[in-house]
Amino acid sequence: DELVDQMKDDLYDGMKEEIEEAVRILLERNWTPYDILTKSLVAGMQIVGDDFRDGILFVPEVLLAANAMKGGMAILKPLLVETGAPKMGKMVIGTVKGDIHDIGKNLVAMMMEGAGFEIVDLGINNPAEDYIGALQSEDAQILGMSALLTTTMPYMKVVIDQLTEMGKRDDYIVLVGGAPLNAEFGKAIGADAYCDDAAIAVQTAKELMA
Ligand code: B1M
Repeated sequence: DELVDQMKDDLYDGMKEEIEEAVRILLERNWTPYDILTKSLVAGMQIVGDDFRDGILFVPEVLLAANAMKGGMAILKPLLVETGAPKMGKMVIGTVKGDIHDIGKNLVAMMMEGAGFEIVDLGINNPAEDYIGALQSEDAQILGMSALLTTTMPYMKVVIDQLTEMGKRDDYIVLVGGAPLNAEFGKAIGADAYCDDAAIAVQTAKELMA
């Protein structure tokens, strides 16, 4: 699709308004919000990530791309979260301490909300006490943690260990995700599940809540 190719270029170039316009056009063409997200925005960000890794793009450009992506996501959010579904449970979600990547976490939050979960979004850079405090004060059943850096993903274990020390680990379903993680890591740190993407997070949460 020509427009989708154009969107990948525009995302790469950080063209927020163009991305927003293209999202609206795809919606008019009856694309589902989920397809727009995955096939244009997430796919485009993948290209940005590759060139960032290879030293072709730098932080300022990647920030612009992220900003453009967020513009597109903001249009899709109301469509993804509107739901007549009965409440499925409550999830506290946030990116771990030292880590400011939030696009994937936001996507998981949106899709979970769309599936009928209540979401308490703690944002980025969360120490263990923020997660644990929110789980308790919000009376949530699910903890979701996101990390995009190999240097920050071990912090997930710090949070889980703290819950264990408090004797509260089994009170919650702990889901983890983020590009550098895998199922083996999730298991090793004592999470209930590693979630490869937002759709799998929804599916896993439903299964574990049942
Ligand atoms: Co960063 N960055 N970045 N970055 N950045 C990565 C992660 C990197 C892989 C790029 C690369 O080198 N190829 C690399 C990490 C390398 C490593 O650790 N081995 C990296 C680096 C090095 C850095 C800095 C250190 C760069 C620097 O300053 N020198 C710095 C760190 C800052 C910090 O956090 N302390 C940094 C900064 C940034 C920006 C600020 C410029 C920007 C973030 C903007 C923002 O988020 N608001 C940024 C971006 C955009 C990226 C890439 C390009 C894209 C990430 C993204 O949004 N992807 C990324 C490259 C990549 O990942 N390939 C990269 C789209 C998103 C939808 O996917 O987040 O994977 P993702 O989420 C997925 C799944 O992982 C899953 O569901 C989502 C999809 O459905 N998921 C979960 C995610 N969280 C979940 C939680 C769950 C469940 C599933 O809970 C239940």
